[in-house]
Amino acid sequence: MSTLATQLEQMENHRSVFEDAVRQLPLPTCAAFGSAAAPRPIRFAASGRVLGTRDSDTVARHFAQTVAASGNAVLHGAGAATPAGGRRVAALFSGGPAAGGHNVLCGLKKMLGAGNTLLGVQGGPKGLLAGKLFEITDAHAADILNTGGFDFLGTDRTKIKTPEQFEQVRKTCIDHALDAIVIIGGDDSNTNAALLAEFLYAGVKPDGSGVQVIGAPKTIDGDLQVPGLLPISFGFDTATRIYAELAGNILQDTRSSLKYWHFIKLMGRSASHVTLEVALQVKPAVSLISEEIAEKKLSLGALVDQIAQTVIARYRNEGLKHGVVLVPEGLIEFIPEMNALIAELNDVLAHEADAFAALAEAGRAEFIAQRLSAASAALFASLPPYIVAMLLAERDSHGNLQVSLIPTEQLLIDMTRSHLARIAPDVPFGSQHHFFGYEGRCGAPTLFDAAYTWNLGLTVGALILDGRSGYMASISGLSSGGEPLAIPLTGLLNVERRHGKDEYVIEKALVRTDAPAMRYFAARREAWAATDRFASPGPRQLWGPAAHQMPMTVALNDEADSLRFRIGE
Ligand code: FBP
Repeated sequence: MSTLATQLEQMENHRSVFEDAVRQLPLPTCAAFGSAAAPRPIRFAASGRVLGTRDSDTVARHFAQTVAASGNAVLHGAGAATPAGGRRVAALFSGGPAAGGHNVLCGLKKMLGAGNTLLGVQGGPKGLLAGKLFEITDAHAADILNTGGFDFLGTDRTKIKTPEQFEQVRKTCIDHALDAIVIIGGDDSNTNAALLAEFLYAGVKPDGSGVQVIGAPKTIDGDLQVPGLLPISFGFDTATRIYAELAGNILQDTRSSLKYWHFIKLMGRSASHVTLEVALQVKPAVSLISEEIAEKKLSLGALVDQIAQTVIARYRNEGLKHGVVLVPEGLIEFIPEMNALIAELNDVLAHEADAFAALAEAGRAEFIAQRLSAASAALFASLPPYIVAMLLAERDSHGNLQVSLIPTEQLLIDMTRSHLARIAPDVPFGSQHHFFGYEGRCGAPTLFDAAYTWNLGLTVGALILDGRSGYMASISGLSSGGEPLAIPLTGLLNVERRHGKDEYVIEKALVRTDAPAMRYFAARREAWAATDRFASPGPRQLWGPAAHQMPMTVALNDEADSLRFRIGE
């Protein structure tokens, strides 16, 4: 075989030149853990900050053991600890993939060391119920370090909630002699971690001992944040840098070919953190922020008029026939009249599920329309069939509308086109639409996400060795070395009415319109709309000038002195 053929064959199976190189990338490590090569366990102690929500009393009654143990106090590192041995720890991914998950496992494995056993749960919470576990070796860790995706373990969106499911978890703990479970997930998954921590607190194993449960904050959506304690969830930086590179390329194309308005929907579920971050990175003509639209109570028509006015002004003032509009995935649910319609739809679908399911496809919209209020029925009737179909589609396993399936970008294009035809028929409006979602979730982690998750894994491991349960690991102080923290999950819980029942939830952190990142964006956006001022951030870098950049929203909201993250410096 020729040298070239051999080289190409060697690259199969996750061995591209890039993948091999990133496996060797040294990872910045928080000073609390000592060296990256041999990180040491640490003890944790109360930091002086105690968390609470409006439902703390109810939470304290239902989570009596974990609240009594933690007092809802945030913990910080308090010096080196003696390494503990003999623990068996199982880790799983839950929910959508996010870059850096593999590094959480690598950090955890490193911290547990040879004296303890790390098991991987296959296929997320479902695998925990079924007891599908295998041992993670040092060779596995070397292989997955700095790689994207959740493919090493797999994931799913099962929510552990019924008494039978809790008993199945107990059985898995006994069958595999587990001492701890690590749940790497978003807000719903960390809520599940809190429930499991309480259920497994004591009396699980034959000797009467319990099983510890620790969470790690994952989601590209960036909606798992705790002010001053958890700056961002992992995966957000990688996803937004990938989207910003693509959006930057499209902006270059708009100014090259001079003929299209590109409407780009960006993943991120409800919150607009992803859209705000990409907007700050590329500075397009229009970026819609759902939370602001809800606050201003804009109707769909008013929103379309705003977009159309920008199209008109750029054409009349600058002769521009092009531009980019960023649309957050969850926009629809934040437009008050659409939100009211969706709430009514959910109600009908929940209460008349059987009658609805028995109908032929063609009769479904009519069945729903007859059961809506006059205002919602009128709005429903004005929507194109492709939007109606998605609004009636099946909810996900958490009962949420699957917003990623709704072609909001197409809806806005169609409505803008007909509005322009009425108010400014001379203004040209060529359009293209895109949805950037899945392409951002599994890319190789940025240096920020790689370092952040490696240190999160070390923190999770240190918490387990310190005997803690019911906490979510965090790294704060990203501009000043990085500090491992433990956030008591019960201190984040609220009670929310979902599907007619009270449920414990960690509330999603939405974009705050008074936050520094949003204020900065609001001050600049008119200039970006008036004429092209965009930037093209280019590919994400693991080496080079932009490698040490943290998300712009995080830097602004943390009032950092620069964009550089300084974990381990
Ligand atoms: P998580 O909150 O579980 O991390 O999921 C994030 C996400 O990527 C959302 O942005 C998106 O709406 C959703 O997952 C898509 O889900 P699915 O993978 O089930 O299509």
